[in-house]
Amino acid sequence: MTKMQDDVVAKLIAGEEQRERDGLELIPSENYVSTDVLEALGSVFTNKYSEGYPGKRYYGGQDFTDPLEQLAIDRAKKLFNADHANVQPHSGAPANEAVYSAWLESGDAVLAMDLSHGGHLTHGNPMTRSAKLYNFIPYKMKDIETGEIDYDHLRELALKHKPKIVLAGFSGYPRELDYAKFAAIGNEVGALLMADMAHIAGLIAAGVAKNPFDYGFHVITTTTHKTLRGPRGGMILSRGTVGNPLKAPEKTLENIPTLIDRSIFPGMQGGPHMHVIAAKAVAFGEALKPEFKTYSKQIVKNASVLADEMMKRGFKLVTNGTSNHLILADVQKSFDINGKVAEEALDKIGLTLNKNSVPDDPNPPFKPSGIRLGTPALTTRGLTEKHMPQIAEWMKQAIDARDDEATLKSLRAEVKKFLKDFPLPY
Ligand code: DSN
Repeated sequence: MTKMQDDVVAKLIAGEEQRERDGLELIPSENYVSTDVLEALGSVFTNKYSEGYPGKRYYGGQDFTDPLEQLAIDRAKKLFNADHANVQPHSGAPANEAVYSAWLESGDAVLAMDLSHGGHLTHGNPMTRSAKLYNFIPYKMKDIETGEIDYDHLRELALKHKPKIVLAGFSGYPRELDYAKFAAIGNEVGALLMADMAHIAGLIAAGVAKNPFDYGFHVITTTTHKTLRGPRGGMILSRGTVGNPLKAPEKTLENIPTLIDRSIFPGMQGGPHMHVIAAKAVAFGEALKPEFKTYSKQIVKNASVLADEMMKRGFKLVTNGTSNHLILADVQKSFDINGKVAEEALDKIGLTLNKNSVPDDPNPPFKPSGIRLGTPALTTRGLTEKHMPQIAEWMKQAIDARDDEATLKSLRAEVKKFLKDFPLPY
């Protein structure tokens, strides 16, 4: 229990901590951070303004912010084999916006994955600011049974629309992308190759998933709080030369790092959140350790076994399985219920996941056909593949008993008891 003076907020924090302790977190974009990350987040760095970059700030008193940000940058570059890292984006959405703004002119075309096929809102959803400025052209899977992207169609779209950016990345796609194919298509039309690795950053850092830079990508954006297990935040990594010219540099691939720095500050953001950058530095340090590789391998193993166990119990999965940390189930096809009903039933027994659209979903976003889940958080808690049949079993039981409050209550008690053996890091 926290010792805060503000009882109201203190109770809410304690309530959230208890909720996290008593339930199983299956949302694939969430995780449990270490106590060191939490401590850095709650540090005095929250007090400091430091507009600019290390060594080039607009305020005094940067004795500790400069080495801190440089440490985060150096660790990030090492983790992902990048020439440059900008660790200031407040989250993944501004990181993506900053790249668009660095490279595109109004009306320019971008090829990006369709939202219902796994893309993210910031990859061209019409409601977003960037979609109003730029011309996003969606590509899709060729076959939702295997998850293979329709690369022939992607190439046709590229030749027709001459995109300035080819974007490979997702927030709801359970397979690995063929970065070499993306790169060949992007290079053919002279596009910037951008990957949004928000979901799989930890897997890439650990060498468990492929690194787009190894296939010639120029820019990678990410969040830092999913598989990477850091604080809520964003980051942009790039290849190219880092310069600090007085005038804005020419838009060349070589100048990408400098264009991105300028796009984040002063282009889009003011003062960086130095307490978050402190926590990013801690998380990157943790991800550089050998234990993080073991952890990441276990995430993927757990997801693969959980997917198999779900299928044995009648869950129809988009792409019939997973190759990463994420599983997408079509509960409409499997059990004739929508994702909202499934999410609520599972919530009642302490399994937290999210409703999600399936490819070309006939149902609306608030009552979509699917659910999305993943294994980063439960793996942090110490669950292994031998526990996955039990999770799949609880999922099926909760869905079957969705109108039976007594059974749901008893399953809730089972989940809570089981989790006592898997403490949180805090
Ligand atoms: N909201 C994140 C996710 O859950 O995938 C992406 O922004």
